[in-house]
Amino acid sequence: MKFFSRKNNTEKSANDLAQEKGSISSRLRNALKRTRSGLEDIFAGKREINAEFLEDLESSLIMADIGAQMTDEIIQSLTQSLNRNELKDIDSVKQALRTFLISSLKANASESNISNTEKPHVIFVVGVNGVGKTTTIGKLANNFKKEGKRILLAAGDTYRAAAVEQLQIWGNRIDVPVVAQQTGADSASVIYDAIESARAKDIDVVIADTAGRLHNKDNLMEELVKIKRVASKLSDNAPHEVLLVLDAATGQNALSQMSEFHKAVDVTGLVLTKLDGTAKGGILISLAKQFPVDIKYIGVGEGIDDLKMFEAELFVDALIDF
Ligand SMILES: Nc1nc2c(ncn2[C@@H]2O[C@H](COP(=O)(O)OP(=O)(O)OP(=O)(O)O)[C@@H](O)[C@H]2O)c(=O)[nH]1
Ligand SMILES: [Mg+2]
Repeated sequence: MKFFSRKNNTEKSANDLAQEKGSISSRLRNALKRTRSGLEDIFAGKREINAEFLEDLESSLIMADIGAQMTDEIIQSLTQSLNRNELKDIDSVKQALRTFLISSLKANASESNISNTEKPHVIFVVGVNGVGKTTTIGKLANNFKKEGKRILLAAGDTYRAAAVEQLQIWGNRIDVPVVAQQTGADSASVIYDAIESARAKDIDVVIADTAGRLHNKDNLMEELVKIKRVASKLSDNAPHEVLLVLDAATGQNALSQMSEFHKAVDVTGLVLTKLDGTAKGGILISLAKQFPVDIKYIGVGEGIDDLKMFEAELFVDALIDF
């Protein structure tokens, strides 16, 4: 039995849900505006569907950072359909593209938010500098809180002078306790204390911030491994989740970040932030193609409500439904 269910919607009417979906979808469409515009140009106007059209589509998929391999597969599949006379107009191309993208993303869409019965559920948030880890933690904690969960934050970024304060500001804003020590303290010990304190206080979820670190610096990655090991001393299963935060605007470098973090700490889920500020939102599709990891959340703005559960269909429709 799942202890927490992602869909805590028992009190919401079908109407509320439809409205909520509608507003997420328009928010997402807005966030993906820049990524979509390159593709939109291709689909605008009444063009003949032929090899030249597919070449233009190929370039725009590459520009959106969907990735060479995925783009190849899409174009090959569309070329076959074209040769079978199945692509009669723009709409049939769009439909084929939609089906293709949704099926490749479906495997990576996460079914549940929190699915273990152990308390506290411990989430580590990791990633390179400035990608949006701390902001994501604030938004995520707020979302959990709205679902009625009791949250505690651990200020595991003990490197950057203002990092603890930044997390405490989030804690005050959403009225969630923050366990912290002074700058320079041992990050593993802060997180250990937080989990212990959460146990004593019957907290549901601990979300631990960590310092931004470059994925190619071995000593920093080693520190993450240590933090993880220390947490597992309190519970074999902790951390239950390791969320890697990636800035969508990073483009293809996100793939090497994913690969290095995964090697060090077994990433269980991805958060793609800043989708609102980039034309490279297709990176999410590249990542899904290359790594069998859940895409859990997407960041579509700086505001507290700007973190959404990832849903393949909503994402693809926001991307190509012009
Ligand atoms: N537009 C936009 N901005 C975001 C999003 N997520 C985070 N940001 C902004 O990105 C900047 C960096 O965010 P932080 O949360 O401090 O990033 P961090 O990964 O914790 O940074 P370090 O702790 O220095 O490694 C802030 O200005 C955030 O408001 C998003 O989804 N969209
Ligand atoms: Mg931070």
